[in-house]
Amino acid sequence: MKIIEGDFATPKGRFAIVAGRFNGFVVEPLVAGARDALVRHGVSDDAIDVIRVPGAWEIGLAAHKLANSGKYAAVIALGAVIRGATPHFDFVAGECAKALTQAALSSGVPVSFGVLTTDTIEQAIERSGTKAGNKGADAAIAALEMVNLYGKL
Ligand code: INI
Repeated sequence: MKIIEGDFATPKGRFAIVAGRFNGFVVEPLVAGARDALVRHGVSDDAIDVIRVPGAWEIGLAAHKLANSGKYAAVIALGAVIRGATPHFDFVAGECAKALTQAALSSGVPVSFGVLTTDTIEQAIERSGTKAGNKGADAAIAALEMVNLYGKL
């Protein structure tokens, strides 16, 4: 039996972090967590581009363009969609997720999903560097692993 999996070696190439400004108080710690995770795995801070967009809707659109640009080894999508009183949440979160899948599939470039989708502000805060960890850092680590895995497939 042969197991093929990615490791966390420092890959060549640039990383794009695409981040929504909406709910910025939650998203900024995700960006910091993602940058910190990449740098502590040997990625130069100069090899990281942070692309800011209005909200989660635009995260998917920008990620599609970035992934297909040929400039990046991976794209890390970071945002926070927090449920409100209307169905808006479902449209924004759903279409963001669909666009990120399409970005990854159309480009062959790994796209990681660090977009929080929560029922409450508290749940979002918990996932942005407090008691449930930092999902930005997790998304960055997943991107690293996938870049190294794709190199073997
Ligand atoms: N964008 C988010 O990133 N999070 C949200 O919770 C959110 N809500 O709830 O509305 C949100 N909306 C903005 C949306 O992503 C677009 O920026 C906007 O509709 C303009 O296209």
